[in-house]
Amino acid sequence: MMAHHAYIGLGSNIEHPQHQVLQALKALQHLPLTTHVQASRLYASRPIGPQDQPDFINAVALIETHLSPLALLDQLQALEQRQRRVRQRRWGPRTLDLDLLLYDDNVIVHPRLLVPHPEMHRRGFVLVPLAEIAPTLYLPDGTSIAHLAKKYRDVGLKPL
Ligand code: ROI
Repeated sequence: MMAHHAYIGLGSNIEHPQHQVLQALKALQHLPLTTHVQASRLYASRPIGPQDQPDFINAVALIETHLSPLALLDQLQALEQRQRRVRQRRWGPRTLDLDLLLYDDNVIVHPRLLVPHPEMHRRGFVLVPLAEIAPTLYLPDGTSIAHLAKKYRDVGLKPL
């Protein structure tokens, strides 16, 4: 069986965000049934949504895995818990967010999981790091990631 290609968005803005993201990238390499991990650079990004919170560190990783989408989601949520995820309010600060963005070219509509991630096409902090590691990637609907990312290149996003 061929491994599946899954893209994961990482974000943190409290409790040493850079460390949180690096720690999570390391943890991804140890996921079961997962062979290969490739990560973007880390980016500092201004918060989307409420502005009265610290800047985020964001990154995107590609993993090659034999985990199913829901098994992968379970693993990501377990990692979030392991890094003692704190989330005081919706759209508020968090120690670690791991979003399953894409899984091959699957479209998944499930009570626990929507893939592609429904917000990703208008979030610079996802699109810019994603385009860095996957410049020729397309969304399942045929939209080019590179094309989407271009609009967000200069909006409050800085590689560390
Ligand atoms: N803003 C940025 N810049 N990065 C994030 O990861 C992020 N995550 C969120 C909200 C609160 C929407 N804003 C964000 O969940």
